[in-house]
Amino acid sequence: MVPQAPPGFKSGFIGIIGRPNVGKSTLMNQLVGQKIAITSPVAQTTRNRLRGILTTKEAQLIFVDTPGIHKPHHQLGEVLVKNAKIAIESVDVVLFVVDATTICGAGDRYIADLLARSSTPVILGLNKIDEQPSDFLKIDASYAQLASSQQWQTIKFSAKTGAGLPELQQLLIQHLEPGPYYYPPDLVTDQPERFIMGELIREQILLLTREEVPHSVAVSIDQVQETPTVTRILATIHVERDSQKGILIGKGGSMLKAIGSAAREQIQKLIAGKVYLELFVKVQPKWRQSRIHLAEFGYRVEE
Ligand SMILES: Nc1nc2c(ncn2[C@@H]2O[C@H](COP(=O)(O)OP(=O)(O)OP(=O)(O)O)[C@@H](O)[C@H]2O)c(=O)[nH]1
Ligand SMILES: [Mg+2]
Repeated sequence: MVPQAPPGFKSGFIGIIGRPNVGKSTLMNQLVGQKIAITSPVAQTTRNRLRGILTTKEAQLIFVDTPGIHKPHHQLGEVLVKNAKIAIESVDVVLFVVDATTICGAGDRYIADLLARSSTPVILGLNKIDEQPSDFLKIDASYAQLASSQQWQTIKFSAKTGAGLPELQQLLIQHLEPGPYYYPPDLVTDQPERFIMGELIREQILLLTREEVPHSVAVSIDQVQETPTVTRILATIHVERDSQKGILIGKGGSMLKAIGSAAREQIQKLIAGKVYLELFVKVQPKWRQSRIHLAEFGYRVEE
C-alpha cells in the first residue's frame, strides 16, 4: 500500500549519470542501504536502468542507476547509452558522478556537454574521496573548472566508506519539490527479485572470468521454484562463442562451480533463505548484435 504523503513531504527522481566505473551503482546501493545493483572493477557493469528507493521521514528519493555513458561499439552498447540519455530527460535532478582519483577527461566532458544541453538541474558528485592520489590538487582543480563553467554545485563523497553521504542526501532533498510517495515506503527497488538474481550471477562472472568473457554474457532465469525448505533456481548463461563456454565451464567444471556457489551465497542473502542453484551454459552466436536476443534478455530502449 502506498500511504498518503504528509504535508511538506518531498519526492522525486534522481538520475545517477557518469562514465563507466566511476562508482554509480556502489553509490546507489549505499544510499538505499541494500545491494540491489551489481558492481565490479570491470567497466560497463550496469546494463539496465535500475531504480533504488530511499524513503525517509521527510522525503522519498528515487535513484535511477544508469549504464556508464561511453562510445558504443555494438548494438547492446547503443541501447545502453540511449537509455542513459533518456534517463537524463526523465528525472528531476541529475547527479553527475565523476571519479575524483583521476583528472577530468574527455569522457567526462562529453557527458558534461550532454547535460549542459538538457534543462534538468545538475549536481556534480566527486566520488572515491577515500583514496587521495598525490596530484589531488590538480584533479580537484580540473573538476572545479568543469563545475564552474556550468555553475553546477559540487559535493564530495565516498560511496565505498559512506563519507559525505548524509550531506549528499540533504542536498538532494533540497532540490526536490513537494510530492507524493511514488512507492511503498519499505520498497528498495522497482525490479523483481528474478531480475536481481540474474544480475547476481552475472556479477560473479564479471568477478571470476577473464576479460574477453564478461561483456559477451547474458543470464536468463528459467525457473524459480519455492518449497518450504529451499528455493530451486534454474538459470542459463548465454555466451557468443564455444571458447567462452569453455572458459565459463572450466577444467572439470571448476569455474561454473565457483560461479554457482558464490552467486548462490549472494542470492541467499537477497531472499533470506536457502537456495539451490543450477547453471547451464548455452552458445548464442552474436546475441549482442541481435535485436531479438537483446529484447529476450531484457535490453531494450526504454520509453
Ligand atoms: N576506492 C573507492 N572505490 C570505489 C568507490 N565507489 C566505487 N568504487 C569501486 O569502483 C568500481 C566500479 O564501481 P561500480 O559501482 O560498479 O561503478 P559504475 O559507475 O556503476 O560502473 P558501470 O556500471 O560500469 O557504469 C568498483 O570496483 C567499486 O568497488 C569509492 O568511493 N571508493
Ligand atoms: Mg553500474
